[in-house]
Parts: sequence; C-alpha cells; structure tokens
Amino acid sequence: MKRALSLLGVGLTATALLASCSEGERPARQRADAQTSNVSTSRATGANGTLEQVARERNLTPDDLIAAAKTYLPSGRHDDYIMFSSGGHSGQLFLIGVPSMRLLRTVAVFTPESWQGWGFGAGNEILDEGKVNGRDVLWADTHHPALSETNGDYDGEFCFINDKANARIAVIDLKDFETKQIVKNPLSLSDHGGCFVTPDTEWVIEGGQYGSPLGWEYAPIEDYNNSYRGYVTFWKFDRASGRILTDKSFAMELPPYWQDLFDAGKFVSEGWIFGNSINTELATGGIESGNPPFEAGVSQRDNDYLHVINFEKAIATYNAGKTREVAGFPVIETQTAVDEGLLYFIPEPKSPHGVDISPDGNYIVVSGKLDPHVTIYGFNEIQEAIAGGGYTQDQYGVPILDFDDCTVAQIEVGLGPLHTQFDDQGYAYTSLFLEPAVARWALGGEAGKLNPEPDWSLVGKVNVHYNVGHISAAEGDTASPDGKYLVSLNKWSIDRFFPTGPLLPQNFQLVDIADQGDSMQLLYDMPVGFGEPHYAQIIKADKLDPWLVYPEIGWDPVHQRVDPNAPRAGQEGITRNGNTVTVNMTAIRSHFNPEHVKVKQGDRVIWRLTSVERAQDSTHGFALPAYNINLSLEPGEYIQFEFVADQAGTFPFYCSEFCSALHLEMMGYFLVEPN
Ligand code: RUQ
Ligand code: CUA
Repeated sequence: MKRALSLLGVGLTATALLASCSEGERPARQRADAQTSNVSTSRATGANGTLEQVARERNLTPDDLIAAAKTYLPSGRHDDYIMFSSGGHSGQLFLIGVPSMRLLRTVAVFTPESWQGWGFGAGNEILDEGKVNGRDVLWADTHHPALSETNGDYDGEFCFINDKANARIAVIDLKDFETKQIVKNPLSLSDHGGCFVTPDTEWVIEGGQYGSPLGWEYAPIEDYNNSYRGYVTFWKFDRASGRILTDKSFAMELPPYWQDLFDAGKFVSEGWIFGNSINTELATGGIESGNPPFEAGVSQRDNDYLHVINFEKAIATYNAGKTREVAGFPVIETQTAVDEGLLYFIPEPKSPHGVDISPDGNYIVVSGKLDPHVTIYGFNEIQEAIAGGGYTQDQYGVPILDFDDCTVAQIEVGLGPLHTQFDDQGYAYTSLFLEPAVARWALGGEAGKLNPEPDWSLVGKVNVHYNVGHISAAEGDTASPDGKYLVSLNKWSIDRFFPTGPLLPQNFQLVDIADQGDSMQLLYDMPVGFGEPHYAQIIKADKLDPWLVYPEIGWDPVHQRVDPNAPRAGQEGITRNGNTVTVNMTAIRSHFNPEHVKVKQGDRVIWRLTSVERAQDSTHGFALPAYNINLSLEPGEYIQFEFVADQAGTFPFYCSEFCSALHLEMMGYFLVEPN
C-alpha cells in the first residue's frame, strides 16, 4: 500500500495527515485497546501503517483521504460555517454544519413538528397566521432562505424563508432559532422570487411566480392578458420587534409574465431591485385542447425581460399614496410605475433564471436555462440607458432598454446555467443543470483584479452528481463572500447512495473552492432525505450568537419577553373559576408539579407550564396523550395552551425528552371525571 500511495505521488501527504496524531497524545486506555485489536498488527509497520491499511481495506484513494481530512471534525470540534437550507416540502428550515455536512437541527416553520411541539400546543397562533382564506395550510414548499444583512453582509440576527406554494413568508429569530411570524400575501397564491432582503434588511422582497388575477379571484384563462397579473411585494421589516409590519408594506403590479427571482442592489446599485421573468409569451397552456403545453409555450421567444425597479422611488410613490387597494393591500399599478419611472425592462436570453448581484453591486448576472451563457449587465450602463431615453415598450407600456447598451459581457459557461454565487478571489460560480457541473468564471472590472485570469472568462468546471439547482458558497451572495466552500444542491442522486425505494434523497455536495484556477475538489456527499431543499445560505458560525438558555425563567418565545402569567417555583397549583380550570405547573429534573391534575369533563383547561431549569440543554417535553399535546420546554421557557376537557378518562402525561436518569418517572396523571 505504501508503494501504491507513493506511485500516486501522495505518500508524503498521507504521512502528513498522521503527523498531527502522535501516539503519545492518545490516552493510555485507547492505546491498550489498540494493541489488542487487529489494527495493532498493522501498526507495527510504522506510523503510516494504520492509515494505509484503512485506505486499502476501504478502497480509498489519496484524494479520498484528503477530502476526509478536510471535512472530518473530531468529537467536540465545531464547524466553521452554518448552512441555512430551505427544507423544501417539509416546510422547515435545516441547519447544517460546513464543512462536516452534519445536520444540526431542523427549525419548525410552516409545518407542525412534534419534537419542537410546533403545532401541538406551542406555535399554534403563528401557524394560524399562515391560514389561507381561513383554512389551515400546514405544509409549505420552502425555496429561499434569506439571512438578515447589515451593509450587505449577513449579521446573524434573523432568517426569512418563503413558501412558493401559498405565497407566504416566515420570520425566524436567530436568538432561539424559532419562527416568530408567518405572513400570507393577500395578492397571490404563488411566489418564487422570495425572499430576499435589502442590504440593511429594512425590506423583505417577495416576487410572484405564476400570473393570476391579484387576490386570486376567478377570471377565465382566456382573459389572461387583461385580468391576470404579476407582482412583487415589499415587506417592511422592523428589527426591534422582529416582525414584518404588514401595514407598512406594499406591492407593485407587474405584467402577467412569470416573475422568477429577485435580488436587491448594493453599494452603487443600492435602492434598486432586479428580477427576471419567463413567459413574456403570455402562454396559457391547454395541452388537452391542442395548445402548446406550458413548457413549449413559455419557451418560444428568444428573450424575456429583466425587471429593473427603482425601489427608492417606489417607496416614495407608496408614501405619496399613489397606490390602489387590492385585497386590502396597497399596490402601485403598472401604469403608475411607468409614469413615475419606477420600472424598466431589459431583454434577457433564453428562458432566463437566476438574478445575482456581484459583491460590489456593479453587475447583475442572469443565466439562460436554454442559453449556454451567463449575461452580465452593468448597473452604470443601465443608468445611462435609462437617462438616454428613446425606449421601445412592451404591450403594457413598460419601457424596454436596449440589450447591448446594458450588458458588459456574456460568457459561455455550459449547458443549463441557473444560479450564480461569488467568492473572495474575484470568481463567480454558476450551476449548470444539464451538464451537470459548476462553472467557475473570472469577474472583470474592478472585482476581476483579484483573479489572475482574463476578464469575464470561463476558468474551469467541477462535475457534480446530478442535476444541480442552486449552489451556495460561503457568504457567496453578500457584499464580502468568504470563498473556501461551495455546496451544490443536487436534485437527483441516482447511484450516490443506497436506493431507499423509488424515492431517493437529494444530494448536497461540498466543493473545496479555496485554490485559484481550475482546481476545485469535490469533498463530500450529504444525502438529504427530507423535502426538496431549493436554496441555502452559508454564514460564518461566529456571526451567530444564539441564547444558550432563555434569558429569564418564564420566557415567552413568541414575544421574546417574560410572561407575567408564567408560574415560578412555589406558585404551582390548580384553580377553578366556574367551568374554567387553570393549571400552574413547573418542570424541573425530574418532576412536574403538580403531578395530579383533576378536572371535570367539559371544563375549559388553561395549562401554564414553565421550565424552571437554568442548565444548558436540560430540555423537557410534555406529552398529553389523546389531547394531541406535545411540547418542548427549553430551559426557562414558558408555554400556555388551552383546550376543553371533552374526553373523560385517565391520561398519563409525561416528559417526552430523555432528560435525566429518572426521566421515566417524570410524569403525572390528568384525571377527567365523567359527567
Ligand atoms: S429557483 S425552482 Cu430558487 Cu432555481 Cu426555485
Ligand atoms: Cu424531563 Cu424527561
């Protein structure tokens, strides 16, 4: 094996891998164990022996060993980065460590989640905010997480995420990684270009997707051009309360093209918003009637339109009251947007996707799903074109700027380009769905000074498996990307993992992008067996500053303050007022107090439960069978839930979190005496 490794030219590298792990550092107990195991026989061949033997037995190449060493974290060591990944149809948010690619947590957002008690006695009022026309919609197709930013950089305070299936936005506070708000868009049932934040997170942008009458009222599909519309909504975010202020938010009506993704300008382009679109054909489908199916109808034209919005001016227009109420929501009509000079279009080739702003804010990158190029628009060029006047117009009167006037470069990157991210060395990365691969290309202009390659040129590619959608580089969509790592969010995994029946996981592939030039190394495959994640953002871990326990006993995580109703130690008890029974209960290892809760059938029960724990990680559960209650009580947390005791019987409740050696004994009886 030593010779085999040497032939591959990496004998020294393998030795170096072991150098930091000397025998002398190992505890005596481990040394003794090693001597009695089979491994110890190969140890006799020297320090290299163990690693070589493992490599041989496990059929690992030298590159594999390097990749393993770059991703492995010894027990107790933390990841440098945290990836916030959309949970796809799970409706949740996933937190994944990078480079280890270990799943750290799911955060319950749109979908009930029993471990966190979300929807089973806690969080119900927030899930209720996500109702559509009064009906529960307890799942979501989450697409785009957006970490809050200060000066265009992640600040680690909040995360937003959209639900494409119902046009909803959720707000998650990164003090406790819990969802605080769900906002339902009153104009539409679908969004896609959501959510993205402005550089100081004053606004959360939610762009639409499938054209429909605003407010989704009925209109015949034959009336598409007149009655159907697109939109982009601007949600005002208030950092102090950690909430979107729906009464200070507004939307802009757009032609019924299918708006795709949006992004906010930064630095030079701050105050402007960019979005792309498809279906400027205004195709309405109807394959069953002999019409072209959507996939053909939407792809007929060579160009669709990049939407360029003067957002600064749009805010002024909204503040001046030049809006129309639609479904109770203020909307700047397209005609107003044109009259006020808020909206411009620029052609973008062919079935465009993705709109990504370069870190310096100077360039807008758009891919064409059916065009092998990325197209780079210059912000200054766009401004000159706007100032130049003399526009053509689309059929809704929106000015169309000249393509050549606004573009600075087109780079042939490969087949099926989708999304672009950036690094700290003057490179951009674009996912290529059809190849499938990730292309690295060199930026030009000022940003291109960081790389040694010619401006606006393709530098190299790394193959991925298979069918990459989004990619996410470390802080790769911010004003100061970190480089180092890129994760390819692959849609298909085919032969990468054990086939779990016909339904296969997705595959997050970690790529090392630290070296310049054409040298990117695939490091790790992470199967994602829950929902179909779309986008992810990767933040430096030390920017996050989560609470380790809730700040004070009796903490209400919904409002982030102590609840005066929260029972403290010594305040436990059960009080009756007519048919209403109030239970004041505390939890601490390893008991609830009180342990007997006796009510009469038909009583209304208000149950107040405080964890009076202060030790980190001393979480208790609270499971009440048949009444569909399960809570997660983190140290200091207070939760109140209410129900009518309509089922008589004997209901053992218990702590559903393995919290101590006597966790099984952490229980009580809920006794409902029949009428
Ligand atoms: S966009 S298909 Cu994020 Cu590629 Cu949704
Ligand atoms: Cu508390 Cu188990």
